[in-house]
Amino acid sequence: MPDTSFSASGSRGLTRRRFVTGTGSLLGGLALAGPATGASAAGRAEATASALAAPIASGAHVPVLVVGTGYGGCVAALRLTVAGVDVHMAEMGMAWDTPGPDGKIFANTTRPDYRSFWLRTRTRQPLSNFLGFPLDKDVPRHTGILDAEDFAGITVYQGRGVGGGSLVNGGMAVTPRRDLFPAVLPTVDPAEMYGTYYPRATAGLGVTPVDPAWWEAADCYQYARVGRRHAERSGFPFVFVPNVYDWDYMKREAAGGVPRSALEGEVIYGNNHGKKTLPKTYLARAAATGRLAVSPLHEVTAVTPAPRGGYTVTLERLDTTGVTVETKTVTADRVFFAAGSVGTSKLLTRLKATGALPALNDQIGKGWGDNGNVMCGRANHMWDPTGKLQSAMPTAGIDNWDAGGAFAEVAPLPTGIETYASFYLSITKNPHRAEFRWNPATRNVELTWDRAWKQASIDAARTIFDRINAKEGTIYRTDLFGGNRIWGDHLTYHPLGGAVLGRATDNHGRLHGYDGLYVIDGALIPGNTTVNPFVTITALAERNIEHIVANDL
Ligand code: FAE
Repeated sequence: MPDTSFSASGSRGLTRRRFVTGTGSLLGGLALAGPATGASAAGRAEATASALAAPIASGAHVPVLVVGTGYGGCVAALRLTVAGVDVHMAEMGMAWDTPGPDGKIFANTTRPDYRSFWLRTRTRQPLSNFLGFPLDKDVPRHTGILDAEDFAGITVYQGRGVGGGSLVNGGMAVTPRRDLFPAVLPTVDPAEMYGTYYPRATAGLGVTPVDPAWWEAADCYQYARVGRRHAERSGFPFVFVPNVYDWDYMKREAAGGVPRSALEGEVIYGNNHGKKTLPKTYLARAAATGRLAVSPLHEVTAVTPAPRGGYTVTLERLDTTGVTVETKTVTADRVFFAAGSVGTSKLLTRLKATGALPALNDQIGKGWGDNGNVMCGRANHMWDPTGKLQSAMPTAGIDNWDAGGAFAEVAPLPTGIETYASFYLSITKNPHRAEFRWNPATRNVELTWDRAWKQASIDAARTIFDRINAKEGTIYRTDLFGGNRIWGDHLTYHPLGGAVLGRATDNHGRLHGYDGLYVIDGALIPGNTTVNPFVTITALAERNIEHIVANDL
């Protein structure tokens, strides 16, 4: 069952208003505004990563460089800075601290604009069509927040910016069932994960359960209640899943007292309010040590042993059209790869193949999976409306893992109109694993995923939805993905693997072949977590960094 525990300890760093000025702290002001009165303060605090004014100088030397600012990177940054180590984080995306012309930092889901996509001139929305109409449109090329990265057989969606995937995700904070954990991370002791690191991660992220009494009556969760009714009538276990959204804020949104975010449909292009993203949790606490510096719009392109020890790291500073305006080299005693499953795997595959890190082993790039993601919609009867107002934060799942290999998230379709549709993102037991490979002809890293492999995920998802359709007398929607297709089988939100724990690294993320190089993100997990992955990525990072701080520093 999902872990709904929450303790106050993880949000201690948010209980005071503070500006960061310590030596080595270039994250000039991670200002925490808003009243702070205990455990739930993490939810109310509105941190803004501002004044990121002093990016790393070429020629600098840092004790630790972290590549990427998602879950793994932020856990590493917090635990290292708390241990007294100065940390510099390089992030290819933007800081997301400046409002656009509409006064908002993030664009609305239904009105994508220049802020929405990473270096595309046309949107690539996960749901490409609605009622027969294509939804994609031209946008100015910009270092936007959501990357829809195309490989031969799959489009991989990823967050870009300080905070990584936490900026764009649905906040569903799900701990895998303990009996399934040995298949998720076979080399990790479940007792230490469930006893120590999952609780530490959920506390640090500010994970809380929705108030069931409020949920039962809230207009914005009618779609989820319809999802529950249909699941239960077909005999499937329906489970609530916790979230990192501030439920008190959402209640006030529903009551009309504050600007709407989840209830305005905000999610995949960022939430202007309410969601406890990493800059408000882990990163805020790391910044509060005075030992953290962040360089946004800095892409790490090379890491190689430095002549006098440590590593030479090459960074390209980008402008907001994606053009490199400066190339910097710095040295770092240690480098943590936290660029996400795809970012870390691509970088390591290239560095091994091109001779920058030739001693990396032959497991680099291998063991990549899509967490079995597949989407579908069902057309409900006219007497079963799902509601005009839909919270963009999902709260529920249908667990058919044991019988059918599928865990289906009851997802919103926040269009602002009644759609009579139920929409689902299923996480399935897909056995296929792909590999990142260097192509010397194109000088690119390619992924060997085959779209036909998604059939295993479709079959698993059908164990739920064929039965529900038969029971309810309903059919699948065919208007959401273009071309009369039922299944969104062209994408994943959950890339995992590529530098797998215990294969490309030792059992704590130390890369084989080099002292002082670590992987600490979703690349460590071999392709599937049985549920949404960020809690597991965070918990594994907590486990590994504790060991590294104790033994390597
Ligand atoms: P990640 O968060 O992706 O961070 C990597 C960071 O590294 C990014 O900020 C990159 O821009 C940056 N980067 C990459 N390459 C470089 C480079 N060369 N130089 C500098 N920076 C670089 O990694 N998961 C859940 O558990 N629940 C959900 O509800 C959920 N919903 C999702 C919805 C969407 C639309 C998407 C896209 C994902 C969702 N996920 C969800 C997945 C989750 O966000 C993802 O597993 C984690 O963010 C992965 O964490 P990592 O630390 O591996």
